[in-house]
Amino acid sequence: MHRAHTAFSLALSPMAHKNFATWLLKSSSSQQLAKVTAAAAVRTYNSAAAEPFANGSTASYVEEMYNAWLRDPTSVHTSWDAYFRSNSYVSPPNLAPVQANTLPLTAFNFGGAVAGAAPDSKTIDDHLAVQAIIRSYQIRGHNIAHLDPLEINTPELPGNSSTKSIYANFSFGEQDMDRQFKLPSTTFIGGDEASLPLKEILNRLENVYCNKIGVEFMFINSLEQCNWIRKRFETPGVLNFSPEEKRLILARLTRATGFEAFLAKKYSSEKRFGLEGCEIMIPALKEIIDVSTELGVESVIMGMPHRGRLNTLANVCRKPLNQIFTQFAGLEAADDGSGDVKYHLGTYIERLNRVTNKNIRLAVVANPSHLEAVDPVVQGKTRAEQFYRGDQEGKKVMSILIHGDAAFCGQGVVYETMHLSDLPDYTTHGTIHVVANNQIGFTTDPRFSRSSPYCTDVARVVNAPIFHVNADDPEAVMHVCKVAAEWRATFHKDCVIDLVGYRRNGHNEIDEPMFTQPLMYQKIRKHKNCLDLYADKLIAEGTVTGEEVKSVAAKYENICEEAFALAKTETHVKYKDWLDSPWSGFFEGKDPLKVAPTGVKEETLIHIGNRFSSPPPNAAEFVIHKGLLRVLAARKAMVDEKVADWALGEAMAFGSLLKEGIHVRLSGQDVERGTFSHRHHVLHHQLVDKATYNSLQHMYPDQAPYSVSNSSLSEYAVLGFEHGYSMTNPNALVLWEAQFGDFSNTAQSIIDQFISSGQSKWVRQSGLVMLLPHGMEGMGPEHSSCRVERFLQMSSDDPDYFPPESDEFGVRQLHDINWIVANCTTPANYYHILRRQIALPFRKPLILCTPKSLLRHPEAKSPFSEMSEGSEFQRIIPDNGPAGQNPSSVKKVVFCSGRVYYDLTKTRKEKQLEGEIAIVRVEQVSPFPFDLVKEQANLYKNAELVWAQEEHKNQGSWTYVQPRFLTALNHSRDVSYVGRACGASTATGSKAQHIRELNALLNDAIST
Ligand SMILES: Cc1ncc(C[n+]2csc(CCOP(=O)(O)OP(=O)(O)O)c2C)c(N)n1
Ligand SMILES: [Mg+2]
Repeated sequence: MHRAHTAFSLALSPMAHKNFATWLLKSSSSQQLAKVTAAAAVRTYNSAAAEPFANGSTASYVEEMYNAWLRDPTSVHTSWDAYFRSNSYVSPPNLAPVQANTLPLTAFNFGGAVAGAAPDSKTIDDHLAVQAIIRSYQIRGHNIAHLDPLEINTPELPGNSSTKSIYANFSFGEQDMDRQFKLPSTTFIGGDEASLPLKEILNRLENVYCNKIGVEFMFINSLEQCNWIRKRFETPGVLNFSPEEKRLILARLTRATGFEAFLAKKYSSEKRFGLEGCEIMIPALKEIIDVSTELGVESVIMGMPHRGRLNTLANVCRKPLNQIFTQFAGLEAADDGSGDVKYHLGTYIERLNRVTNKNIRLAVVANPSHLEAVDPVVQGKTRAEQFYRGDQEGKKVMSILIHGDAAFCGQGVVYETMHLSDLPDYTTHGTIHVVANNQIGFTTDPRFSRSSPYCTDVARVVNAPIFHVNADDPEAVMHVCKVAAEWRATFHKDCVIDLVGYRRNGHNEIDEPMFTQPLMYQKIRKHKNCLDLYADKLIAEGTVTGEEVKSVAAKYENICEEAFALAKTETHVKYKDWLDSPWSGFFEGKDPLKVAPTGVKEETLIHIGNRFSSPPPNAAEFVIHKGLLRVLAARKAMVDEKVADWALGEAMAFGSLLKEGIHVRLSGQDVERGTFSHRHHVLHHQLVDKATYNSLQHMYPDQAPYSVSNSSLSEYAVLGFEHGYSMTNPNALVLWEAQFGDFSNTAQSIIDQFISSGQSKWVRQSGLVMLLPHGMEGMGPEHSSCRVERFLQMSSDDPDYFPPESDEFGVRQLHDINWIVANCTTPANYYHILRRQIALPFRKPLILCTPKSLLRHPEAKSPFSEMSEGSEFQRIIPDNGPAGQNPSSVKKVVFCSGRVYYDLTKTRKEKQLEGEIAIVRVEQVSPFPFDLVKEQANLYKNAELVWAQEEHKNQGSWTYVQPRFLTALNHSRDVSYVGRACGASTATGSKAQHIRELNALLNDAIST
């Protein structure tokens, strides 16, 4: 921390100049030094490596590489060879290396030189050196800025390399300090002045880049954006605050600090994950929101972890304090659900922003303990809100994500979420990330929790500027927040605020931090809190008096006391008070057990089918791939025959919902074509780039929007995103499809923490559909199973409880369960179950095993009559063949689910056992159709009952269905298992073994 200053003061003292100059001369010619610096930078801190053309020193290195390559392409590393071959290398004028004669002299207009006369080479060198120093500050100033209030942790830069690299081109002496230098267009430190004395240039740069703010931005590819940032930080006077502004900061800081102190006083033994040491986060968030509201934002969606969450709810969202305090009282809940701990709950508030006098909506999305898991959920929710408001540029709705330092760099989902930030169908047009960087994660120091210098380096991949700021300097923090909000409003891209503070207590208030961080905590114990430091400063400069400071604090304490008294009168907590996504009007006036019909008029099916099988209207100009013309022709033939295959059935569901005004969004890897090349929702012009046609967007003139988008190769973030999207509006069908169901487990925390348990914890519903290609088709262990057993294991219906039978049995079960797990065998049933998602008077996630080979199976087709009016979803499909027609002669009933049905029927046919063996398909596995299973079993009174599955015995549905069968049969009959033995892996990698296993199971099942 002191290094820059030592170096700088040395540089400014007469002796030091000698030293500096000698040091420079000794170390090398500037070229040599540049190489050393570049190499050191590559090893120790990759910012220079990541921006090889962004600074003078590395630029000269690149140029040397280039010259070497010109002489002999094999003399450089292959990566350089490839690069130079690509013709990408141009030496940008503003990034030119600092060497005499590398730019034409005419390119410069030197202050002080006689007009028209060519300047001497020393003048040129000196000006270039000044330019290089300015660039150095812009690039590396943050490395030596005073960011850490405790002054113990700095980005790990061995030796003085950072200081040296800033002064790499410093060859001036005391006599040069008063020399006037013309300022290049890439700096704004001069304000209205075109040139400044060297001393002033250095002073100003030091102040801008090495003080309490460290701006990391020079890796950004856009010159416009770099200049925009330079201007915001370099312009003289940007850090001047009016007395009113200062008083507002003080008042906000007082509340933030007072809130934690109040909780500490009243609930000393309760965990609250206080913000002490980073209280400035509250005024910071308020500043971001104020500026953003001023710039047009009307709705802010926030995601955040435990730290400071209650404070955020209280002081940023202004959630009634009594509701917060009630959470500490250990009261019973007044409504259904299992609830969650207080520092996970969400909230939604609409209120007037007192600073801007504009109405604003604030939502904090409920989240699990799983750090950062909420990030993509917030993004999806934000995107959806932007979509429904027609806010295509994100001017009205924005997201703020708050992170802990350890989690931000440790959790991969942060990276996955960042990579959604600029994708057309996933962008939220800029997220402001705020890191509450207390320089510790639980008990782990940064040096053991990350390999990067900063916890924020992940943001560099998306060219997001990073504003590091010392959390003990409220005015610096407010400036950074203002710039961040303006950045977002201007460029609609992500940015990061790294609030470098500390954690005054242990990880929670009951933890002892001295066990593991003794030295850090000795410092912390002696360190005054930010409020006191700031109050002292404002008192000293005469902005406020000591009495004012005390009275603001006392006033807030009174407010807390009153709310505390009110909270004591409460007898119950209400989970509904903590809902983050209220669906106003959705439940109103609805019969909670009435499902709208899912069949539609046949003419609607024909219309959708015709559209879906037609080329674009401008077919003459739109060149379609020949193979797709065949696909369209085959679809048309099916429509003429009034039958649908899988893709057509799906299109019927989507098209009919779109017609009814239901927005449909399908997202996942390669979903536009479909992993198995069956869907083809987006037709590509074979000759024109980006010319596409999507017939589902053109079904009806007044239809709802249809969106289908190939996602990034992520499951965790994209599934989280779609879950968030589904939370916003119940009148939308949101589907996420896995490439293969097997890959969905990389999103396991979204599945476990949000989808399966979200309603129970946070009284929030979601109708998200997960499409999981599943089936044992000899494709090996990772292309066979979506692990349906895991979803079933998380289903919340009781295996031992047979609900009362009634007409509403099915819907009541759906109402009571946490989600639906199904494996449909016909396009019609697939169509109905998708439509049922919207027809239900509530929302439940749907986990759907979807087929692969069945997509083209000649028998896996449905007549339109199974989708038209009067038809509905079949939880169980009974045997409709000879066995079903003559049940008394049936010896065995094979219950099964999914594609194995087709193998079983084929074998049964081959063995000519169609009259003796009935095959019953359980299409909706969970909630378990107790009533229909009982009915089927009763139909075949004398038959043996078996469950056949292709998955291994410890996988698939068996462990879920077995106890439920027994309940359905009232333990009066047994059901035995037919299928593969238990297995550690989901499937064999050997085709031969696969076939052997399949044949064995078919033979076992189809035998009497
Ligand atoms: C995914 C995940 N892994 C582990 C934990 C356990 N855990 C809770 S807090 C914490 C430390 C978090 O450190 P940081 O992100 O810096 O936040 P801080 O508590 O310092 O504010 C850990 C490891 C968790 N909650 N989530
Ligand atoms: Mg931390």
